[in-house]
Amino acid sequence: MSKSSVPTISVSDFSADILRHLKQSLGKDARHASLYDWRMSLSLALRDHVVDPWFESTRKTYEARGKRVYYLSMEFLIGRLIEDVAVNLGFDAIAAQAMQSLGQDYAEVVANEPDAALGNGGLGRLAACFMDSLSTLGIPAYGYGIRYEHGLFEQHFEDGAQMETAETWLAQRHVWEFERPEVSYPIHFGGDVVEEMGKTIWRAGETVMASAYDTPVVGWQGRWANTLRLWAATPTTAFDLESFNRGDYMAASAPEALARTISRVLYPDDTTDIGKELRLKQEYFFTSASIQDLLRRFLSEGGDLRALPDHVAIQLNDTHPAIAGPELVRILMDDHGFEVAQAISTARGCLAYTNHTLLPEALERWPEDLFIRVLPRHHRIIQLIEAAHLAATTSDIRILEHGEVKMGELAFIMAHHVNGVSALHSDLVKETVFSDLHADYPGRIINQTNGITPRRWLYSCNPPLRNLINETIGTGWPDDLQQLDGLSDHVGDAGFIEKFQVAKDANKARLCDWLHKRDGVSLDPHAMFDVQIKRIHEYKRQLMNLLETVALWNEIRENPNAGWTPRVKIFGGKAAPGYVVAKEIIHLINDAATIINADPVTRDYLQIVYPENYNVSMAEILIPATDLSEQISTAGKEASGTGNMKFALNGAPTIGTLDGANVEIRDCVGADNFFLFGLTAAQVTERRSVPEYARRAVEASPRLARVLKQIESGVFSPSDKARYHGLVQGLMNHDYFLVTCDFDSYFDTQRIVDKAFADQPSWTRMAALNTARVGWFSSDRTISGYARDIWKTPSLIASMGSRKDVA
Ligand code: HBZ
Repeated sequence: MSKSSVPTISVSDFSADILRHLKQSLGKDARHASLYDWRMSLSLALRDHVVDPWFESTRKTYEARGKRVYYLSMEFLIGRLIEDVAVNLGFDAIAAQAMQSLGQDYAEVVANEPDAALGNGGLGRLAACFMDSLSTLGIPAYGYGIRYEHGLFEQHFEDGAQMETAETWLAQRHVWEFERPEVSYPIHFGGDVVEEMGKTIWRAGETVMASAYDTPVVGWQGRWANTLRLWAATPTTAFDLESFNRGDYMAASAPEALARTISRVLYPDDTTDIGKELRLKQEYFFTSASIQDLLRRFLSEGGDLRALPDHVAIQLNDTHPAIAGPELVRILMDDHGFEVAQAISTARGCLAYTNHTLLPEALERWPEDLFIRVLPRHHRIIQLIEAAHLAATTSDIRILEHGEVKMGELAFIMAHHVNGVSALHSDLVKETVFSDLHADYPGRIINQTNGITPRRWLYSCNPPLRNLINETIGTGWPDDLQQLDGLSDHVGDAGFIEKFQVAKDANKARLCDWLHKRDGVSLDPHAMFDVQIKRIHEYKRQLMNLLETVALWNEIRENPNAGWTPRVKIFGGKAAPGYVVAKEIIHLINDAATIINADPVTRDYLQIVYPENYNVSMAEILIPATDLSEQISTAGKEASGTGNMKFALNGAPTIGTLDGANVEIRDCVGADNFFLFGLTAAQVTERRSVPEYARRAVEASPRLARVLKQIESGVFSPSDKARYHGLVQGLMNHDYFLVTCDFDSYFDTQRIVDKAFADQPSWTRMAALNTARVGWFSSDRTISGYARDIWKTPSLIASMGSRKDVA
């Protein structure tokens, strides 16, 4: 392992650094400093130590003249950074001691940082884990995205219903970024395309500027640091003085207002197609800025554009940046005189596309007339790309069809590789959405199963387990996670199992404290903590979890002395503001919680909690405290899941379907350590062709029928008895996600879980085996796979080649 390039530091020197920043950067003395001031000073003191490795990595990258990775993503769901940076620099203990010596509570200071929530869910969080792994592996890379002024909305409940308010992470100074006023590019929209003297010219209608903000992303032990470059939209001319002088103050600031709209807010939709002009502009805005930026870098090093694919690997995180293909072709043709065919093949040599969902409603399509209005030159280029594709294959697949521009097809055709995010998902990509294109371009679709960074999702969020692992197998695992295998030798040791249990109990106690402080809620720490946290979506089937909860409630009431295993059902997650059914499901969970939690008969055995405003920081508290992980999507619908990996790594066995990466998790942990239920993807497809399958399933299950009747008749909504009529009727009549068909199997499996949990040592052994056997799900392994199979980029950290999981 290569040595850290970060100098070690004493607690007293680091404390002095913090005090210096308090005085020089914040203008405060220790007596008058607020929590905010302490947080800023700590952050700045840490940041000072990131800069050297960052410069050093940049220097090595320029020297190597090798290939760089560009990860283009609409979303980076980063979360807090203080602890992340401290841990990666190896400064976590020092930072905590320094704050203590200054009379401050480190945990409180860390928790004062707002969550950077520039993403909705899995896709955005994956991008953040990938940035961490790219730096840890020493692969030269830039993340490119949008510096949204407002991240994902904040959620609160009013009488159980979700309400949304704007998130304001930039209201306070964001110390991790460096503004780069000298790095900015014009982004054009609209206008028309004309031919002049044999040349095609795009005369744009409006222009905004994209300005760069850089955040260093430091990897494990400070060996390498890459850059996350986020673009903010600014006007070309800040202020129209002529209008102002005429007294037209509105018109004077119009250009500014227009530009700022583009990077104003993250679209809060997850897995649905939005189809709004502003969204298309956002996509083109950050993609064009990123392409211009990487070309400028390449050309400034004297590169020959024909060799671009040897130096540039652009990864498209879903179709949101799919306009990168036509944009690159446009620049190569219009600015550098490339022929069409050469421009297309050069662009394709640089581009690869990751698909994250098969849900048809998520596959982006733009109305062609809107597209022509916003990007007229790109529309023509897409016609050329389509023609080249049709000429080169026997395909009848088009990009432009039925008055729409199909971004999935565009991304596929312009990419040298297309990947799915789990083994099952990649197979389904070949068999379903892209079956025809798969036939046209055999070998193009490959798999790269997702992963998670163990630095954030074990080392930093779970100190008790981290310490136990260190003392059991040593400290080499955070960047070589397969070493966790070594824990398997200890699961037969009662002493080790007891310590594992002590660690879990400590995490559960931390969650209880946190929840009590935040929401005034008390939990029984000995109960099973059964957790489902993720975006609310019908296919993820939070509703099935709730129906099972109600069925269990009924059964406990009928037979309160049957020796029930106490459970706390914990839900967390946001619904897209416009997703009516998802919001009804949230409301129902909260309504059911009100009734069930107040029942004296069942109170000792069953409780429902739904903390508001689930985010990355909440996940960091919930996951280590979880006993049972709920991964219960309709088979074939969850592309991979990454929460499932986080729970298993932190010692929570899964109850789940054979969907996404659950399949591979089960293969790793062993069937005995995974609670499987439900239809398979093939059975799901088959069942959908059975007439009235939902009605039949309900008729065959008196337990389910009773629960549905209770909900429909208003047992949980006494003040508005008809509230859930539509939800229940929807289930009886279409139940597209087969909640009714999987219900019995789910209920029965939960009773097996009850029994298993009652035998604590055996349960804990199962939990420990989960931790021991999921080392493969490190995002270092995933990124090594991308680097080997797609990007062909080596690590620039010399000794990395000897590592087992590195290509
Ligand atoms: O990407 C998720 C998948 O649902 C999840 O299974 C997977 O683990 C994760 C990472 O690969 N997808 C998303 O988070 N979001 C989208 O797929 C998406 C699609 C269209 C949009 C916005 C988001 O307009």
